[in-house]
Amino acid sequence: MKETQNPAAHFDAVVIGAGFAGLYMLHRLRQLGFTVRVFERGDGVGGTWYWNRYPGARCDTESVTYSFSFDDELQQEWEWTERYAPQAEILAYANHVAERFDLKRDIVFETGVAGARYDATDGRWLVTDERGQTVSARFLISAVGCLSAAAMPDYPGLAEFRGEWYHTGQWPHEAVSFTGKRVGLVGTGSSGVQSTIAIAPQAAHLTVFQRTPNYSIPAWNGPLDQQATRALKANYAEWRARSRYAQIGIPFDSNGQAAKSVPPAEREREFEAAWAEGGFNFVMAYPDLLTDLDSNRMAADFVARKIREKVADPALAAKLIPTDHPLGTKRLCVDTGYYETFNRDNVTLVDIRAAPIERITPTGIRTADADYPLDMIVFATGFDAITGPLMKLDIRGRDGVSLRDKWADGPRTYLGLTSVGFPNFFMITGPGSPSVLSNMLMSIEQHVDFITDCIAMLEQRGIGAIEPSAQAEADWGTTVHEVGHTTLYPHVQSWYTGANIAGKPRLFTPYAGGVGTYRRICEQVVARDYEGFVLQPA
Ligand code: NA7
Repeated sequence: MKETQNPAAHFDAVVIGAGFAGLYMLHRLRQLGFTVRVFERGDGVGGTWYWNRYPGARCDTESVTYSFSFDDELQQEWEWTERYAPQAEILAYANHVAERFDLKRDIVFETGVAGARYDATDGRWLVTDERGQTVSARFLISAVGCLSAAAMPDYPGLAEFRGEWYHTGQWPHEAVSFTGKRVGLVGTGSSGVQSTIAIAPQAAHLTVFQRTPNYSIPAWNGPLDQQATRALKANYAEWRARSRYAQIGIPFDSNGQAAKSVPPAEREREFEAAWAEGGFNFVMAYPDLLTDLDSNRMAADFVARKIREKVADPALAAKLIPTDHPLGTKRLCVDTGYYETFNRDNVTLVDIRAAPIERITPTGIRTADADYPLDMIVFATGFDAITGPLMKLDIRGRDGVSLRDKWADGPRTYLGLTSVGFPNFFMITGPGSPSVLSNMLMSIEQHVDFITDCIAMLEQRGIGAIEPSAQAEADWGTTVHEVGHTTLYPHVQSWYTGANIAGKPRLFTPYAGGVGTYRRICEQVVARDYEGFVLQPA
């Protein structure tokens, strides 16, 4: 990072990223009377929804849930059209929020942050952008998101490929035509599932290269029932209050019993009801589905039966049924018509676990046993998740210690919000918080409110800097580990555990104790006068 010695400008706070987290953070900091600069590498707001423009991109959380609750007029006036909002509508919503609260004037677009250095002499962060310009700020806040560092496979030969290729997480702004083309799609996570459904009807032929089948639960997406939405909006305050303390930030009435302990017929009825409801909540049908292998197996068997019912060819159905991980321990997909797409004549499934991809050739993809001629390759190969976006930045705290070095063996945070040695640095939905296991907008609001209240407290008391104590950070690390290990998540190779990125430490880093429990812990920390934090006089 090339840093200029004299900052071009001074701010009270710098925020990295203008997705939902950065937008709300800016709004709250303004309310404190702060001067703020937000750096955004895209040319518009929206973060995830700015970059992920691939065909069929859609949120896997319901639209009335995946929206801000901090302003009643905002939540009353905005009209979602579908149960699960498409990317374009969420991006329009992000722009609406930015304009409604006049946020864009403090955001510099097309300007990524290269790094930041804490200058202990005057207690300020020197933040350098990718063009080499430096500004200073008392507070540095990361709003970089959990799924913003796209991961590309390192197959040889891509540079020689003569067709078009795209990564779903870096999709171009221009329209991409699939008409008449032989399209190859690598990856069968959420992005691959959604892309498959959207591309198949348009392409001449779609070949899906699957390494690991994933579980997908029906979304039953469609136009929002306006009457139900009006009823919800009339009662939004109460419903949002329930969401804030719900396990994943979405109210859901769980059966309350262990799945394996109920009679089979009753369990079947419960699974059918959860399937008919659709979405992630399927895995919440019984509280032990993510903690008990036997109960999980019962839910997984139910889904496997559903897949067999949907896919005409039994051999193909067998290939699409996951066998290597418990249901929901890799992020569940939520689809409308995924398995049925494989009944189309113009769709082929290639099992690259059986015959791995060897290379990209100038004309397509070569696996261990065949050549697939292609006009286009879509990589739906995911992200260096959770820590990836932060580790791309060169952040140096006290004594020049870099976050990358400190976290070389895995992230170390207090509450997923702060880290020892990085005074006045906050992370929104950082590792060690519920983050990706939760309704992101709810978690973003909670973190931003916590940070704002904390900063207001510092200002009010004339305190110079805040950072966690080494003991609090170590204890929180233990808590995250122990709570994580009461679930099935840590034992699975997934982006939750870092297993999708070569060389990344294998750790399950989100806090799995639930959004409500986490919120109560944060409330208690504040009630006990910021327990676990060290406050340094100005
Ligand atoms: P995911 O869920 O990480 O899915 C990536 C997919 O790509 C998954 O099927 C991977 O298979 C596959 N993959 C990754 N690398 C390779 C290589 N090198 N070769 C073949 N296949 C590969 O990312 P998504 O973008 O779909 O979803 C991310 C989140 O965004 C999602 O969970 C929602 O929260 C929204 P693997 O399973 O690793 O064998």
